[in-house]
Amino acid sequence: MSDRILVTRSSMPEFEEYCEEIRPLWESHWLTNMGVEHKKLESELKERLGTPNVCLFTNGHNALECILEALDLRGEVITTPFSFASTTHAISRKGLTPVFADVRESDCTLDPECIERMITPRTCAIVPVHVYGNLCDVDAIQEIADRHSLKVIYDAAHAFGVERNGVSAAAFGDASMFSFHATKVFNTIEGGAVCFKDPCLYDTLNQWKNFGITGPEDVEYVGGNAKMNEFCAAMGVCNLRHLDDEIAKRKVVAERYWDRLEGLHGVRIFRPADGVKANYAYLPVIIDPSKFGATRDDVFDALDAAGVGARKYFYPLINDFACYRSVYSSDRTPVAQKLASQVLTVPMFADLALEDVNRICDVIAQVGRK
Ligand code: T4K
Repeated sequence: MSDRILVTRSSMPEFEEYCEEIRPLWESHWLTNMGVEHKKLESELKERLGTPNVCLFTNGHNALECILEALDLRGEVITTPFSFASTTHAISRKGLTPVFADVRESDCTLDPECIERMITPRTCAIVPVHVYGNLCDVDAIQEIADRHSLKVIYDAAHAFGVERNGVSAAAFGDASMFSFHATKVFNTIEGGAVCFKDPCLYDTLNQWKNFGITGPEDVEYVGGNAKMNEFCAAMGVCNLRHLDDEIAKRKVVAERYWDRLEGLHGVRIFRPADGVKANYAYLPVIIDPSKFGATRDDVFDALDAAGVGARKYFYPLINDFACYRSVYSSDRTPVAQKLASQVLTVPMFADLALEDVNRICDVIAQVGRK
């Protein structure tokens, strides 16, 4: 391979399309603080996600922090260690105590039975992650939350565009956070959003993301600054026009990977569950060394040598991070521990050539044969 292939590559509109979208910003000199592009993107996202309540943010992480703040939570929050640092950091940075529950081997999402075991009188919420775009068992989680009067805030950073039986991922729980980072299926360069059930939260979220300002001369909260600027919103408006095409192209890439990898002994991939419209955000591969004859790290190294930048999303587990391990241990989440040692996310993006997918799969197969 001539050029190195990285785990993903940002999708972008045509340059002229973006220029056309931002031209009025030059004329108006209005660049941020909830301008026209911000309003336009918010309303188009409501339509696209079929949800009445959407609030935009600078990034997914700030969106998650703001919704935790706006819900005025106190105490323990049950979450998954099998995620990006952001999920647990948001909980901790808001003064809440993360409590790790184990995940399901089948799709890496939180195991409802493990959630139930971790509930104490101090538990106030559950923050599950639709990791890789794999939808959590939303019905079981909601049933547990209702029984124990807990809030459910989904980290749906990976799940934009995912639907179950025609219902968007944005519809589950009390709220869902989406990331619109450059590496996501839908990007605004940097950006994120919260979709939520209670319409009263809209004003509160807008206030939290704007220094806690509640009126011309009133500041009621110690808020931060998490407003999406007009250039990012304009990128979102453009990219949203091409979302269906983006997902369709990713599906072709995913299907080629599945065709090539599914037959390999000791290699497991995730197929979308019944009734789920997937977004093909990531292509995680689980390598069982006892059957495959080589480890995940062997495959990582071989791909690296062949010019392919796969990534170990999500290794190490969050409960093994230096900033958490004095309090937590991944030994208490053994399924997540095993998955983290076996997972490799291989390149996945809309314009990835099928010929490159074939070559990546050839490298993987060769490692197993050695
Ligand atoms: N919750 C979950 C479950 C998440 O996965 C994330 C973010 C969040 C919350 C927080 O959402 P944000 O606050 O980020 O909106 C990347 C992303 O920065 C991060 O957004 C993402 N998850 C995480 C899984 O991946 P890195 O450090 O691995 O990114 P980096 O810079 O190594 O980029 C990965 C590849 O993407 C590069 O090899 C090439 C490609 N790339 C990257 C950039 C920056 C592009 O093609 N264009 C680009 O502009 O974290």
